[in-house]
Order: sequence, then structure tokens, then C-alpha cells
Amino acid sequence: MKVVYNAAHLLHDPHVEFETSRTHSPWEHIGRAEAIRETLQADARFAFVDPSEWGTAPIEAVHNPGLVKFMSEGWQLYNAAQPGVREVVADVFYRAALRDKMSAGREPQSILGRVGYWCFETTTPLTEGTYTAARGAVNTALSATRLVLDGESSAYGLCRPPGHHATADLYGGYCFFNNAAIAAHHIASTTGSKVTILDVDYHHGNGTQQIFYDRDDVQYVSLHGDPARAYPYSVGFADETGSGRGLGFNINHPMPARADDDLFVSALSTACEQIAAFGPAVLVVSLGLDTYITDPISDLAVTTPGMRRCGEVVRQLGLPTVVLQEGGYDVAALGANVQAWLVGLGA
Ligand code: OKP
Ligand code: ZN
Repeated sequence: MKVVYNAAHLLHDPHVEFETSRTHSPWEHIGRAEAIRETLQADARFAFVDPSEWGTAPIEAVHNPGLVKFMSEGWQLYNAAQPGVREVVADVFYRAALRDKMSAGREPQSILGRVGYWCFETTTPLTEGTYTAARGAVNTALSATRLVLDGESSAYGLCRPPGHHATADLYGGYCFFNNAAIAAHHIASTTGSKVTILDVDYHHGNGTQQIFYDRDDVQYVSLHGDPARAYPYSVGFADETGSGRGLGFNINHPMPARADDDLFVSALSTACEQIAAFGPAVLVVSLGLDTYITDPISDLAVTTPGMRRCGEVVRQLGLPTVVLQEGGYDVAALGANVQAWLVGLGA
């Protein structure tokens, strides 16, 4: 299987995360992607290729161009106003009562306000190289997509930073640009065929759901910790099924705590039946390995052999498949878990 890896991810290098009312070392860090790279590079079943440059047009087909502009200049402008800040984090967030007073596109003029206008939470710092890294992750996703559109049965994009929490207008949840959504929209808009995004990350992909919620050409199917207890807490319930033309094309499978291999694989099999019924031409997988039994920020109980079984279930769909990296925070096991999942898929 071809693996697209982009060293630009090293430029997104936060040293602190503000989470659960504390500061600590970031869960989402450069060592995650390097661990995956090392494991896959040592396995002859995987062949590494470089991404190509795709520019901003595919990003702006999914995201507000204002978000892209802010990302491209935000760290520099913040540091001009507040010299010496390494990790830029908002301290004002524009909830509805403050946002509704602004006419369309009227973001705050001050950089101190702009950060919170484009971001929804505190755990996703903007560092000096974040924009370049986030652009690089999109290039990785689109390059893996091109491999599959050109005939590979599957390809893996080692995206970092991840993407599935980023909405059309907002970054957060360690995500800046929604790599999987950009890939899926690129496929749907350039081929005219139906696409499914299967999201197996522990966390619900609120951004991906939002981007496609009223569309009937891109199906979103997610397995995740029940938002009654799991981030992002407000989205990902089973009764969120899409709106308008999109009604019926958004499917959520909230999972109970400590769900094991059998329960997770069973839910995934149901999800795959729902995908087969939709009949997409291409599958995009948001691959999170934070369902793993010893993941430090999650509470499911999938094992490494269970990851392989997941890949095998998805392989049975027989669809051209673009696999894109999302979360997974037990770094000691992360490479082996990605490897197991992709071997199950047929690497
Ligand atoms: C990204 B991905 C909970 C805060 C959660 C963000 C988690 C983002 C996970 N106290 N912080 O889906 O793996
Ligand atoms: Zn996650």
C-alpha cells in the first residue's frame, strides 16, 4: 500500500495544551506521526511517496476563505501585538449573542478577537508553523486521494494535524483544515460520483458531519464514544440524521464506555451495511486509533488484533478506499495499530 507522508507536519509543534482547566504537554504532538512513519517504513508492505502541492482552492471549496486567510497570518499578527507568544490561544470566543450582532463576514478587526472568531476551544494552539503544516496535511490527503482515483485499490495519507473536528468556519479539537472533508468534496465534485466518509475515530467528527449535513452526494457514517460523556459533547447523537436533501445520509453510532473488539466490530459491520446500501463509488476513512484499549484520553477497549479485524470488515466492501489519519494518543502502540488496521484492509 502506498503511504503519503509529509515532513511539513513537524512545523506544527505545540509545547503546551490548555485542557480540563490545566496546562499540560499536548496529547497531539509530532511524535505521533513519527511513530507511525517509523513502523510503516520498517514494513515492506508499505511504499512511501511524497505529496504534491494542491494550493488553497480545494480548501476554500469546503472552508470559509476567511478561515484560510486568518490561518495564514494569525500567528504573525498576534505576535506583532503580543511579542513572544509561542502558542496562540483565544481568550474570547464568539458565542451566538456576540456573533449575531456582526453582519456576514464582519469578524473582529483586532487580532485578539479574530483568534476566537475562527476557533471554538482552547486545546488547539496556533504555532508559528501551523498554517504550513495544516496545508501540508491537506496536500497529503489530496495526494492519497489522487492515487486511489488513478487506480490504487487503497492508499493511506499520514495526515497531521488531523481534521475531522474542523467545521466550515471554525478550527478546534487539534484540527485546522478538515482533510477528509476536503478529499471527499474533491472526489464528489471532480468525478460526480457518490462518496462515503467512514469515521472510526473515538471522537465524533462534528466538522465533517456539519460540512455534509444537507448533502445527498456524500454520506457520513461515524462510530464514536457517546457524546453524552465524550468530546465534543454536543454533537454525534444517533438522532442526527441529516437535513433537507441530506436527510438519511448522516449516520451516528454512539458507543458505550469499554466497548470491546466484538462490540466495535459488530457496530462497524452494521455501518458497512449502511454504506453498501448507499452505494458510493469511493470510500474515505477517517482513521483514529484512539478507540484503543489504553488510549490515554478515551474509554473504549479495542485491541491491536481488533484494529486488524476492523480493516478486514471495511475491505469486504470492495470499494476504492482513501484512509486518512485522525487521532490516536497511545504513542507506544500507535504505529502497530495503524499497521494492523491497514494490513486488515489489504496492505
Ligand atoms: C481529536 B481527535 C476534553 C478536551 C478534548 C480535544 C480532543 C480532540 C481529539 N477534555 N480535547 O478526534 O482525536
Ligand atoms: Zn479522536
